[in-house]
Amino acid sequence: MSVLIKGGTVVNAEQSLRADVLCDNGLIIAVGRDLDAPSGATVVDAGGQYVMPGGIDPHTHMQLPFMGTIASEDFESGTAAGLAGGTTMIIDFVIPGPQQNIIEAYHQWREWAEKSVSDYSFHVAITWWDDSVHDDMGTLVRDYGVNSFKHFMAYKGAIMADDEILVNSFARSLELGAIPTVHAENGELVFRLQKELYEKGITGPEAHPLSRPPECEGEAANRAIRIAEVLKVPLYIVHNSCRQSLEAITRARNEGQRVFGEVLAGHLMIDDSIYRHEDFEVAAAHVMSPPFRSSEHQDALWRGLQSGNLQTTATDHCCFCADQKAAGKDDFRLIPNGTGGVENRMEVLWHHGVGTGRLTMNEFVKVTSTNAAQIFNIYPRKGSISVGADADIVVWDPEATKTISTKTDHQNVDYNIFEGMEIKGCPSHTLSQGKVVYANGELTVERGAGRYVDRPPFAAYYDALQKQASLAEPVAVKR
Ligand code: DUC
Ligand code: ZN
Ligand code: ZN
Repeated sequence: MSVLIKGGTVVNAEQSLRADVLCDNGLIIAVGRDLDAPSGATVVDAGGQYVMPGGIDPHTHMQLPFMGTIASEDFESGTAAGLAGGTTMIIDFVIPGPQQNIIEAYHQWREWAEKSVSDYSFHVAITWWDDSVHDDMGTLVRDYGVNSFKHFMAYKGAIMADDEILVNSFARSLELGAIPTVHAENGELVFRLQKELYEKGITGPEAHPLSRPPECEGEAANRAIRIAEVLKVPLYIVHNSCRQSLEAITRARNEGQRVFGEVLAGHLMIDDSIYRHEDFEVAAAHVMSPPFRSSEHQDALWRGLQSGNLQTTATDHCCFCADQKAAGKDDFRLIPNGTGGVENRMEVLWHHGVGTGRLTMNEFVKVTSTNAAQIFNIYPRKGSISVGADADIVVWDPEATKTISTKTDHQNVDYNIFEGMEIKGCPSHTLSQGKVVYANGELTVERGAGRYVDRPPFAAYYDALQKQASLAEPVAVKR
């Protein structure tokens, strides 16, 4: 089954060029001028449009069991919504419960994800520690295509990783050629502030951002960075929401440390006044962690993206409907944390990034696709329009307009955090594995067509890091 995308401008991270793109058997087989359509091929007219690598959302939580409920968006509906917005791959998270065997949890998530309609992969969270976790991390890297491990520095009493877990898991990640990642918030401080606010009678969603101030995030980001520095392991910090964590990343990068930062479309666009909305449902719909911040932080995050100190954009897509959020009606601490966005990330980034001149089109491709593919070691299979790459492609119409609304989106949640946002520039077509799965508003997806994507370890680079570490081996003084 061939598809020829004709007459468009191919936009990759490194260059743009007028070219047709021919796909066959799930792969890109030719990129060039005036390609002929093989007999029986589907032809997509991309005249006046941009042909870009499909988006990679490196941070989603489909059907996550969390805070006493289960995220409403499952792997089928969530990956379909992603395709409608030009995102052709997600990296979701296996999150074992405390003491749960991490391989068993991995298999559980693989089973849940079998119905995905686009390709996907998994980071695995390390939520506890003993020798079996040490060994099982090795099995996940060697046999199951995992090259990144996640650590929640918040959620005390549930999945929080303390310094002992961070140190053990970061060191093990280096041995294995895997990259540790962190949700950076000081969980002890959050726990204390939540309690204080609740006891003062501030029980509504307005307490949520007050209990998780930017300083808590900055402290945790800096702590994770310094632990990674001592252990000489690269680090990826998810959903940076504030100036403080960005500054910690920028400082470390300026010192030559290999630290990567992700930012969410929501954190770039939405400010914390929403938590003071008079309607509980609206305020609660925005409860996620870290919370949305004041505009000072949004400006800083845009600058972080423009300067390259933040490399990836994501959504932390983790949906809960109003009836689920109602669990925290009398106690903000019980509102399930999470918001959506997998369908809207690309268009929000295009409109507010490329449309405002903050990002070039090539930078847009970098921050929505290529950088994630490179950081998580699946480039150029993903994140590139080039011969041999997977034919995961978005055809982008820069003139198309829309108003984002939960009434028209494909996400399985009753609230869209970008509700009412007017957008110029959206996908006209999305291809997944060389098939047109979204065309001019219509999704044609197949349950289970998505594949699990193995991500190999970073062998050679990490070998060099380890050698460097042993060169600096201290010598005991003989007395
Ligand atoms: N933050 C959220 O808002 N939801 C899921 C997990 C997380 O860290
Ligand atoms: Zn998180
Ligand atoms: Zn998350």
